[in-house]
Amino acid sequence: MSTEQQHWPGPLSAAVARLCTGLQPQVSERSAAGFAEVLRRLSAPLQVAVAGRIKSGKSTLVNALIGRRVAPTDVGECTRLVTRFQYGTVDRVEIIFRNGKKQAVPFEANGGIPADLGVDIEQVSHLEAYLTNAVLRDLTVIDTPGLGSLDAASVARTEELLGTRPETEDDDELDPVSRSAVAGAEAVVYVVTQGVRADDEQALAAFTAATASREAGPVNAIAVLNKADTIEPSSVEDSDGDVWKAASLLAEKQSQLLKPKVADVLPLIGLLAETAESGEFTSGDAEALRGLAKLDEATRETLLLSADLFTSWECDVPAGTRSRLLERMDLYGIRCALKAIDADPEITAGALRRRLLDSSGLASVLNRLDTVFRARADGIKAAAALASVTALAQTSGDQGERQRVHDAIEVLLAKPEAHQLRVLEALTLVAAGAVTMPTDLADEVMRVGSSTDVGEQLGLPGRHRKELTDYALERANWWRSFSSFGATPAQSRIAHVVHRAYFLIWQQLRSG
Ligand SMILES: Nc1nc2c(ncn2[C@@H]2O[C@H](COP(=O)(O)OP(=O)(O)OP(=O)(O)O)[C@@H](O)[C@H]2O)c(=O)[nH]1
Ligand SMILES: [Mg+2]
Repeated sequence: MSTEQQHWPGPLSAAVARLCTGLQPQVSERSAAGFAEVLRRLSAPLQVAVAGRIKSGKSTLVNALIGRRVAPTDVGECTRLVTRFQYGTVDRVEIIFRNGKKQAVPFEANGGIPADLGVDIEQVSHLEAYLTNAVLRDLTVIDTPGLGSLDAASVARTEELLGTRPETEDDDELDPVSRSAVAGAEAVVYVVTQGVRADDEQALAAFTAATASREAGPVNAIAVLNKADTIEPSSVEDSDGDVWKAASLLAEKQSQLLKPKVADVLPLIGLLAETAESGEFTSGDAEALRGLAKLDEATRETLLLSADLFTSWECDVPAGTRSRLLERMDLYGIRCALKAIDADPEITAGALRRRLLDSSGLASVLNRLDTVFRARADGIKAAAALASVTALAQTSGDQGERQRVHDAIEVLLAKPEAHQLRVLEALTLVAAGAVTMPTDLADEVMRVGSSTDVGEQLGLPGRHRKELTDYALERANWWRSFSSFGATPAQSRIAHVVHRAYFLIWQQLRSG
């Protein structure tokens, strides 16, 4: 298939694709195979890995995103495997073995992937799940086993799949080194819980090193503070006893800790999001909650004191029903639902479900996924592909080939339409602290690189074209002189890119 006929996420990806096809005849067979893989990945949806510590709620979030309880949560050997959820025309799951063989797995009666596969898990590379789900049309969601887990084997499997470690045996056409050069998720949702610590930052760094051989940063990573419902408000100053307020304050604090590795830290109750989005909240559940709402005040209070009391205390609602509610909503969700029923005893099951969804915080997460990932998929994918091309060339033994690839990349990056790739790179370097800048300048780099709206890029949203044009020129000049005087060599390289970004904005404003 020719490069032009293929569907690329946008102009930057198309440019990198042209670079790959142009180079293919000029490089070794090995590199050409690697470029073919880069091309294949470029035309696929954005690869988003959900990563984080063990039992932080990764699979629960995946289910909420997909709107189906398909990833096993809690127990079972599948929680130790990487599962890729991608769009397909027929729902199916395949086990991919380390030797490349595949085996179909039937879904369980409830539509989930079986928690245990009945095969030797040591021989398994990962699972591929194909679902006819609209969300997956432009995002491939990768559920990963918990990092920092004591289970070294599953950590190794994750690293392997995400590219930090070459596979040992495989009969694939790609050799291990080239394979790891093109592997890697392109974006990350990092799931943290209340106790994010310094070593979590390390886990994040370790993981992001695996995202297609390039640093993750605010361009391609967000974090969620999951299990917000389990936060004890009294442990958070200024929370006024409110769980959600406490979660928001904590998320803000964590974003200081994790920034600029991630664009944002958003509070989330993944469990409620999963229950509300996956059709698991039934009219039976609503009925059971209405039954609980009718109990006398004292019994209700006692039940809500702890999970143990909730299921064991004597009352009219059967214990089994209560266990199910607890599993699906936990105490916080049950309290939310009871409050909604108190306010409106006639509330429908649908409205209750909606209420749970609203209190889960999922809407903000989806919104950020849209603005951080979907809107920038073209740039993220193109940059990841370019990093892969570079990595492939670097591992090539042929000096001439390395030079040809290098030159081709330089030619590409010099084109105005590819300049955004340089901007993304500069932004990532600054965000990761690889190049330090005075705060106001670093903020300016972020602003110019993070938006697609010219007004926002210039920090002057909604202003007139004349004002924007003048300002773009002024800043272009300022950054040019900064790049020549007063900047360190590393800063100077960034300054060049920012200067050019402003210059291109100015040109565009003047001509448009
Ligand atoms: N209370 C509460 N429990 C949650 C939340 N999210 C997930 N859980 C529970 O936490 C447990 C672990 O969730 P999983 O989604 O399996 O976590 P994971 O990160 O995928 O775990 P591993 O894959 O084993 O590392 C499950 O019992 C979930 O129901 C939440 O927001 N609130
Ligand atoms: Mg899991």
